[in-house]
Amino acid sequence: MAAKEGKAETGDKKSKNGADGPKKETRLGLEVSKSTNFSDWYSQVLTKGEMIEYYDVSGCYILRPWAFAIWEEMQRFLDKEIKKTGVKNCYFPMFVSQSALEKEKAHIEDFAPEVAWVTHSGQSKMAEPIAIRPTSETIMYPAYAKWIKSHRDLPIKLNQWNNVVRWEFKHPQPFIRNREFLWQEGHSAFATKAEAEEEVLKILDIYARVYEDLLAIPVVKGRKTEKEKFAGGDYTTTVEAFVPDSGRGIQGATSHHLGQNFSKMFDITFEDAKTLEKSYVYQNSWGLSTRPIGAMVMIHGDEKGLVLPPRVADAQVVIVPCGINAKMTDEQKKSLFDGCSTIETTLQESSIRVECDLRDNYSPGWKFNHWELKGVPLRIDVGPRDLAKEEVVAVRRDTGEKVTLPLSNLADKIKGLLDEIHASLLSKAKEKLESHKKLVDSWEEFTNALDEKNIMLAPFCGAEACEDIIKKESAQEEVAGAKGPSMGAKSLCIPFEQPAGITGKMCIHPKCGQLAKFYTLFGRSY
Ligand code: 86X
Repeated sequence: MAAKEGKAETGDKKSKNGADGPKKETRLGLEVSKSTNFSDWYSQVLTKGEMIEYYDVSGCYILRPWAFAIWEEMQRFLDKEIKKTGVKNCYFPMFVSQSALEKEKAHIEDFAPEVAWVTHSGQSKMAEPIAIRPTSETIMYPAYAKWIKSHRDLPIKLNQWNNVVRWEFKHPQPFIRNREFLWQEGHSAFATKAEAEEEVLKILDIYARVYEDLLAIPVVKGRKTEKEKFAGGDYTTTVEAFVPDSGRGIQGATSHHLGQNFSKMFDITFEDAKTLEKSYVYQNSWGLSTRPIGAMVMIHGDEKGLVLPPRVADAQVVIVPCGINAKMTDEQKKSLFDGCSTIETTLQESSIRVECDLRDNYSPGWKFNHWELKGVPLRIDVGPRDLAKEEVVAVRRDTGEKVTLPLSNLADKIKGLLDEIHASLLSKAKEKLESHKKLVDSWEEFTNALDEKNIMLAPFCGAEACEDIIKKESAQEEVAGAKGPSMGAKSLCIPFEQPAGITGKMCIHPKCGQLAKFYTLFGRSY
């Protein structure tokens, strides 16, 4: 079966099966199982589903139209929502001078190995090497210092949709860990801390809605611990998702309150309205990348391939003409195809994104597999007998369920079905998240739960040094269990929604000896 794979993948339409007959069935499906070989499954689902193509620079991937369309839907939503909060879009250069980059010295040091530098033009060495942006604080804030003079210049709320480069050395994975990736980065400056803090949460809410309302992925909102926060800021808020098949948490997006740290570094000041004194602005920064696309694939995909949540799918519906046989006349075939096209137009007029697969060199069975692999949420099968009865059969990608729908008010019915699919994907993912989120009170429970691919809500003192130990020792536990070296648990976040009963509890790590301050979500993570 796998031997024919190469041919099928190229979509070779000039088959030798004859001019009239449909192309002979070829195997284009997945060769590995999600449950037994998750990482190969992920890679196959992305390439065979035509989301990405691998590239000869490690950590960089080609985003094919099927994936880029998902990003565009996310952009469309996010761009609209952030503009509602008064944010404006802009564009800053992708290059940073060494001197500007080093203004951020303190925490740049942690990141320094990841910065990519341009050192040559052609064969000649440049006088000053220039860095490619890993993020734009050092590029934008010198301009903020120029633009902000008085309280009347505030707030400034800017966003850019751009690419950034971080030359990471950890194992790269498409969407999850890229050396170049697309994102938006928002940077705002306010006169008061209160205004800034309000924005931090407003943006985090929008990020949560990208996950839940578009991608059908439930998230846990919370604050990062001291160890995991952005070192340049006062605190970091985050949305965290869970990938059941790997048992790992995944940071979804972050919204930071920077306090006055950067305004002091870059001298971003204004004259206070009342006191007429020079004050440092309060800043936020926040970002969401293409990473959630990877989470979406991992969470919803199944043994047959991608399962796209309807609100981001490039094609929400695919129409496949069925029941064509050798005895059919050209007129009969034409009327079937016309029937399909009419349905396509009807759905398009109701703003449903629809693909009509009238290719006659592929059989219906081949098309079913193809669109299943690509994860189209709904398939509409249209045969001559269906048309005669003025109905069609709709097949759900997520459940395989078939429903017969009358042609009258088809668009409304389809919209209802697409909403049902969204709700059902979200509720299944929620069930998985909730059943794998274990409330633990002892170190033994903690490590046992970790080994069973769960994430743990544990009482925690909050100290960075203690978190280092938790990570180290939870990794060692598994070596002892003879499973080979394995990743330790990191903190994912301190959930805003806290379980009751923290008062008087001790920190989860037995040697810590401190009182716990809050429940913290721990787990292996991407
Ligand atoms: C931290 C902070 C922040 C704006 C966001 O998380 C959202 C959007 N920026 C980014 N960060 C760095 O500052 C950083 C700096 C360098 Cl030099 C680097 F190579 C990698 C980095 N990664 C993250």
